[in-house]
Amino acid sequence: MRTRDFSEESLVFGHGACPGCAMPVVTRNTFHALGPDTISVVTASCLGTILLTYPFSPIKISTYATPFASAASGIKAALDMRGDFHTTVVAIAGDGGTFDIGIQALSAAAERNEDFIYICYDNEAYMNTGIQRSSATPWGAWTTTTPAGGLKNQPKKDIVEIVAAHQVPYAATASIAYPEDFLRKIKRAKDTRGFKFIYALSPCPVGWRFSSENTIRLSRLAVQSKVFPLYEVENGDRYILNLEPEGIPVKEYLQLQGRFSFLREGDMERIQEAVDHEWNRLVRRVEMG
Ligand SMILES: Cc1ncc(C[n+]2csc(CCOP(=O)(O)OP(=O)(O)O)c2C)c(N)n1
Ligand SMILES: [Mg+2]
Repeated sequence: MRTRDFSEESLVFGHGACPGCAMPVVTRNTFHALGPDTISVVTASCLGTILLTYPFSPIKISTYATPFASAASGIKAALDMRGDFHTTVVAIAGDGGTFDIGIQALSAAAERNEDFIYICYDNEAYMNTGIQRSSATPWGAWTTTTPAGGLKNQPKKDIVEIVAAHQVPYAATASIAYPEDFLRKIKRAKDTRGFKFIYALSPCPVGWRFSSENTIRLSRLAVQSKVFPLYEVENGDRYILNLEPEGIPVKEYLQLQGRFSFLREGDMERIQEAVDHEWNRLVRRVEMG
């Protein structure tokens, strides 16, 4: 069996993430692609909890724990003033920190075209504080604040569209089930000047109620069922589709997750229609580009 050489990784074993959590894979791939000349900025989240547990840490690069409203802009400005134009600055935040609490700082940095990379790992709820719904939680999902009988009744925000509308040089979706595509996108973001946004789906066995060996399977199903298409947006208007999904019924993705076990009759079809609708919108944008 081939084992990965951890001497080249910046996120190593010993972190406290739950078994099957996708977030450390998102983070390790990101650090791997960026290399050691990197400073990261992490918001309060599950990621903050597993990376920044003083006096122990599973990471080898400088990382700042920040309140939600902060972004990486200040660190980048400080590096510029010191004449350091080579160090990459990356902000990593969850969906709550991105879609809700930090959206003002995100929008402001995107509008100023600040030269750093923003990674959002989306586990579709406030997981660290106990699985509360966020504006990234999908329609029909159970969370502790959208319990059975009062399931989430709003669609998910389209965060890539929101960021792309700022006409930033580069925005892309990424999946840990497609690591080559993932690493390529991070490297491309590193080599692009200005604001870069990478949006990665991050299945959470605890919050989504699935068995921990299914993380990669669910990540792949999300892409292949068109729930989470892999695409890039250049300068806010040139859309590139990276993979043609097989079009697997969305039911196959949903039924592996206990959080969707309270759906009523007809709900699966309704979700399928919404996924098809969003997919067609994306295809139109790709064709226009
Ligand atoms: C200003 C502020 N509000 C609320 C909190 C409490 N808090 C800590 S982690 C967290 C959840 C963040 O959710 P998300 O960004 O989705 O990350 P996840 O925990 O799901 O990884 C919250 C609300 C905080 N630390 N600071
Ligand atoms: Mg979250």
